[in-house]
Amino acid sequence: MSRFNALKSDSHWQKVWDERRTFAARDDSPRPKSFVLEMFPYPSGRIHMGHVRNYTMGDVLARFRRMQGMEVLHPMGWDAFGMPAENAAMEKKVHPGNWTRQNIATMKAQLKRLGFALDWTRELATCEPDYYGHEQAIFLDFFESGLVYRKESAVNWDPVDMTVLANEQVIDGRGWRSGALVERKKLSQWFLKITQFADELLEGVRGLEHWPDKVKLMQENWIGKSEGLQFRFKLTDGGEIEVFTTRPDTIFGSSFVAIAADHPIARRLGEGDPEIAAFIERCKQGGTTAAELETQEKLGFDTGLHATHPFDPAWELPVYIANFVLMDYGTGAVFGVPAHDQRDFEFATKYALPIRRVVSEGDKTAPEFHDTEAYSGPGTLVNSHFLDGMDVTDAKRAVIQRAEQGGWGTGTTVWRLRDWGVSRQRYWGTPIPIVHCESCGPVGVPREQLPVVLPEDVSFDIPGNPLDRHPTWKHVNCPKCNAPARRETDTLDTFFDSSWYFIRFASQPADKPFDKAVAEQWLPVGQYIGGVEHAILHLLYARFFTRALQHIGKLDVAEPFAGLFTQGMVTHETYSFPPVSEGHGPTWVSTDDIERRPEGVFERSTGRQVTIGRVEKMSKTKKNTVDPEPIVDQYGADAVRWFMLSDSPPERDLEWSDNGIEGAWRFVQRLWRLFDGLEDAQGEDKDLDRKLHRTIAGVAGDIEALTFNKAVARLYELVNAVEKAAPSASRTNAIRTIIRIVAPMVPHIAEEAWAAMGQDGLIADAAWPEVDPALLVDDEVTIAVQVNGKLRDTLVMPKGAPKDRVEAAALAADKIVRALEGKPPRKVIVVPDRLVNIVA
Ligand code: ANZ
Ligand code: ZN
Repeated sequence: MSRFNALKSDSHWQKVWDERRTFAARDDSPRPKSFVLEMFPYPSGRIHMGHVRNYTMGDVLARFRRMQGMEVLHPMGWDAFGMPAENAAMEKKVHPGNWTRQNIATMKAQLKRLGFALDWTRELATCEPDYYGHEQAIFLDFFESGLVYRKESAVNWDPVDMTVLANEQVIDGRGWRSGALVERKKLSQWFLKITQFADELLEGVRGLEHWPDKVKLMQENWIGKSEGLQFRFKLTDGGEIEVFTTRPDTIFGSSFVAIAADHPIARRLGEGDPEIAAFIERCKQGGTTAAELETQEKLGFDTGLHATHPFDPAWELPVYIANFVLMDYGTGAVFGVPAHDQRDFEFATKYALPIRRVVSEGDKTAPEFHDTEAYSGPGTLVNSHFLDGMDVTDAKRAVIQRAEQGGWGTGTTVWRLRDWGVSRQRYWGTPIPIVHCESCGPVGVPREQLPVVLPEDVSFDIPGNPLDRHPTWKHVNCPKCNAPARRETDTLDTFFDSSWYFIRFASQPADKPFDKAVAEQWLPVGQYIGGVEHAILHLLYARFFTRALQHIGKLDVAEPFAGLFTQGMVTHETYSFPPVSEGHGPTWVSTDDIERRPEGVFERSTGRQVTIGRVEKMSKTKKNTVDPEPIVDQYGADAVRWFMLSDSPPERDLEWSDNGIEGAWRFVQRLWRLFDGLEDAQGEDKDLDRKLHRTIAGVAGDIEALTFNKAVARLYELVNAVEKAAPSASRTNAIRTIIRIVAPMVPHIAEEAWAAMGQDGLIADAAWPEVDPALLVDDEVTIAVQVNGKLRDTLVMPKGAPKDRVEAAALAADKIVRALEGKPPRKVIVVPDRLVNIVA
């Protein structure tokens, strides 16, 4: 008997698929179309196990759909712009382009070794002009349609390096290279009007039936529609402050008014008062991320101004400038209710402002508030005059009604969603195709001059944007008036690149971003698979892009991804030495340097014993990664793929283990023994026929539902049964059919067996086995066995079994023998196919 030589088989079939372009999708195919897509990788260097898991899942579905007779588009490309390439350029003195292209070559070769059914003819990399040039054309389309505009906006500014920092370059409020305290600085930047689509994006996501609920909820929360009240406080000095609230019901619990540091009133006060000016400056410190704003210490400055309570002219509230109020949300001013808002609570505690309860919590109704955090839940209004006794919803309505009647406020809808700032002051990104002219303003680069190509001769020796200090690149003439002008040196957020790559996969003409009719044949993507880390921004931007393209008439698709699946992570044990001293973390030991001995686990290079830590997501910091490549070398692609599918439900984490991969390898060898031992035999084995057809149907359903681990379990069972069965025509047929059932998961061994069987063509082009519905019908029944009316056991019997056989089986069952304690039964009643009742 021969052993399955995975390495030889892998490379042979991979070469065949490549040469025959087996997986190239045909736009003009008469078959029904199916678009299966996994999130394209960032070319960071090497493929990791997370990629392997993600792409294996998509691959099984893609291969299965082919077998079902569909024309499948299953493409791959590279999300190739971004910061890491620039960091590599600064650290290793390699050009970002060389670094990126080298990584792509490495990772592509690695992906090929896993035998994925990918259409490499449509490969794209976002860093190449033949991709980003078309992206620039789309930017101009949006620009001309008014979906793009310029606005001053805050960036992280490193005052020592004199450069803008990306959020991830701000660490604990300081620049990553200079260590200087980061400031918020205003720069004129490009924005996309995603807020114009807020309603559509919200309605749209609710209608996506094949998306996980948790992702839909994350999208909804990010869009964040809230109903509220906008109203004016009168100031005692004659002025006014307009505030926005989603909790008008809490108006009688307010104890201060707070405005943003860049609110016009704050700015005006700052002009005449150096102390206020200094405070405003101080508020500008710290990063711009939402998380930082949330956790920052709450700071306030009492302006000395007073606001009058709308329901009580004698009630005055102090007006503060506060760092937790944002200028670009609502009106940039709020009234603070410490008992029912956590930020207000922290603020009031710090500045000794009153805290009054106005919404009851359980039986707590007194105005005194002694809890350690604010209560924002439901309840009945208390200590609130005309609102007392109402629930929160009714009270909101009542206050909005009074405000509207009194003419001092209006009910409004606000969105948490902000317009999308796409400007990045970086080199390795798509150049924004705009020229700034003194007299004409921003002018789009004429289309015949696209792509605006990144200059190659740039240096990364000093901080800042290399495009900005390039000696010639930005000096151009105005496309309109021909006067000397300046090229835009900002590049696009890389999320812009990934917002339309799936459309370019579907159609890639040379002269335009995509062909509308061709793209519409493939879109929407039937199944999109990726990490939950992209559940908000990437998906939202891609959804917005699709709607924006629809809005300007370029593509008639509303939602880009009909089905979405977010897979779990690949995890592994961690190994470490205990911390050297207090205050230090443990020293992590690399998985590659681990040796298991009966007496424990040791670091191979030093022989020191290590501590086995928790199972965690594979990461470079914890050094618990396992490089897929040597694993593929050792076990072959099929075993790796099988393991990736087998152990856990796909949405859960999968723990990588040596035992697991070895088990997968043994199963592949078992399959080979079956395939290799194929013989002509006679006779029928009805049970095996039934088991086979149930498995065909079951596995099809599992792949459809992406519950691959269940499919694997079914196949284990079937293979066990076949191994045990005596030779028969049924058994031979089962083995031949198994080749096709496992083909989407372990395609190399399946091709090998298919060829050995003398079949024409590739199994990649074969049809999924047909199910005989007659063999799916259950003809076993479960019969309950009672002793004196009490359920004691169940029997599985063939349907319609004669009464005496059922009775004999019942009386022979262990549990029944025990229940009867050796005494003969007085009477046995058998209800066919259902019940045996024994009277003792
Ligand atoms: C009074 C109040 C009482 C509030 C209460 C909340 C709880 P969402 O739901 O996220 O839309 N707010 C309004 N504008 C703000 C700004 N520019 N910067 C910081 N905070 C702002 O949040 C709306 C609530 O956030 C508003 O409702 C307001 O505080 C605050 F028990 O008003 B509320
Ligand atoms: Zn001009």
